[in-house]
Amino acid sequence: MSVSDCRILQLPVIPDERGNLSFVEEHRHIPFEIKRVYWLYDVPGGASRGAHAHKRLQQLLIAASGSFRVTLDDGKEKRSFFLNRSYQGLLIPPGIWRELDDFSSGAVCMVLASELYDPEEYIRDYQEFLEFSR
Ligand code: T46
Repeated sequence: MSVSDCRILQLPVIPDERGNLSFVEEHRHIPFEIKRVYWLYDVPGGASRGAHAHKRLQQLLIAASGSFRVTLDDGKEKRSFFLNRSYQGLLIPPGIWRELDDFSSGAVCMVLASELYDPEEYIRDYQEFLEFSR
């Protein structure tokens, strides 16, 4: 997988004067079954998250509130996305190193994931990641 396989998906929007609504359906809007949902919140100014890759996990990252930057790295090339719309999701296939930073106040990063939590599935060492990506 390469950073060119990572892309922004436009999710459905139901506009409503009471407030808008967006949704995601597995295999329809995203190409995997959703096994887990988690979210990052109350991120202090200047903090960064991530700095790892996944061996099998696919994810969709959504800025459910506020904004943040996601920098992706396939071992050869880097690509940055700034997420600030709750109707967009960043699709990240396996084997991509990611770092999240520049969180706005009140930002919520919601993640839809294709696998249950498994610490063995993470690559947290960058040199190991480079070997894995070769
Ligand atoms: C990712 C970014 C965007 C659990 O016990 N269950 C879970 O489902 C998750 C996601 C984490 N944890 C535990 C494992 C660690 O002790 O929560 C702690 C913090 O996890 P981590 O250091 O992996 O957090 P981030 O923000 O660096 O990464 C997380 C996800 O792990 C990762 O998949 O892509 O958010």
